[in-house]
Amino acid sequence: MKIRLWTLLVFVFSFSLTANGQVFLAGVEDDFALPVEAATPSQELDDLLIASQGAKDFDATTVNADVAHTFVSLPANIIDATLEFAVRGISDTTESDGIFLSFVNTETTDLLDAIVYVRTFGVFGGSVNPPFTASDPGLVQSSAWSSGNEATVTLDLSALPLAGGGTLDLLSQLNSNGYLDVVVAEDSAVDFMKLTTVVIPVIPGDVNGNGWVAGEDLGTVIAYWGQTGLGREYGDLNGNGTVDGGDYTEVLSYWGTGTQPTEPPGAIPEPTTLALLAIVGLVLVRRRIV
Ligand SMILES: [Ca+2]
Ligand SMILES: [Ca+2]
Ligand SMILES: [Ca+2]
Ligand SMILES: [Ca+2]
Repeated sequence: MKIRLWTLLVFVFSFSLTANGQVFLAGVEDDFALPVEAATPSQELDDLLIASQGAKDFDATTVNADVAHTFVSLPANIIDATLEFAVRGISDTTESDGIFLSFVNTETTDLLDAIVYVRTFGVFGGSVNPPFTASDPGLVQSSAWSSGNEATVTLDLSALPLAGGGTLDLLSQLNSNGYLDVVVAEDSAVDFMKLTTVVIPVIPGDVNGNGWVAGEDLGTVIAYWGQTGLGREYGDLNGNGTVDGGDYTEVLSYWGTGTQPTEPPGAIPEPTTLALLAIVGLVLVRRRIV
């Protein structure tokens, strides 16, 4: 048994990472045709919007009401994401219309505190109209956004263009929150919103799904050794209902495959730790087969 395991450990596997995508669509892409489609902000976001000025659905042409949607249940380990939406001005007093992104949670009492990104569609002088307060050359056009103006906008959430120049990478916040609030204010109609995520593909041996088979994966298998009814994230890689030798072998077989995450670097165990974990694992395996 011992010989077989160590043979597997030194066996080198080649593995190609294929990016996995997931698309979240809110509303229907029907060129603003009625009837409307429901926009579904989180309860927390909805409460704050209602407190300010209210919300409307996709394709709705109500003025002074935001189109707000919360994309929920986002996958773990997002490595790229884009947000696409189609917007049309429906009033001539839309200079301060634009988009903002936020992570409103149960602790949020002031919406402005939870906003992480804000841009107006057209050029904006910066007159106070929260959350659009600073001057902006315009996300879509370099003239004022007004009735009949229309655009389909695609935003790279790893490099959101800032009004003052430069970009903002939202991926780490997307990963830590697992959801995203998108709000378009307030005299414009929105046809649909589409969030496309690219995640680290699931690879064999990767218990914690971080795209890299290492000590933390083996540590989890050992920690939950012999337990039943637990999922992949607890070490049951082969899905046979028990965290057992097959899972242990899979981790060792694919040891070191995938791409080492850039953060947190401290999570990768030292070789000494690896050796200890392997020894503990061998003892467990021996105990089980005896
Ligand atoms: Ca419609
Ligand atoms: Ca629509
Ligand atoms: Ca891992
Ligand atoms: Ca198993």
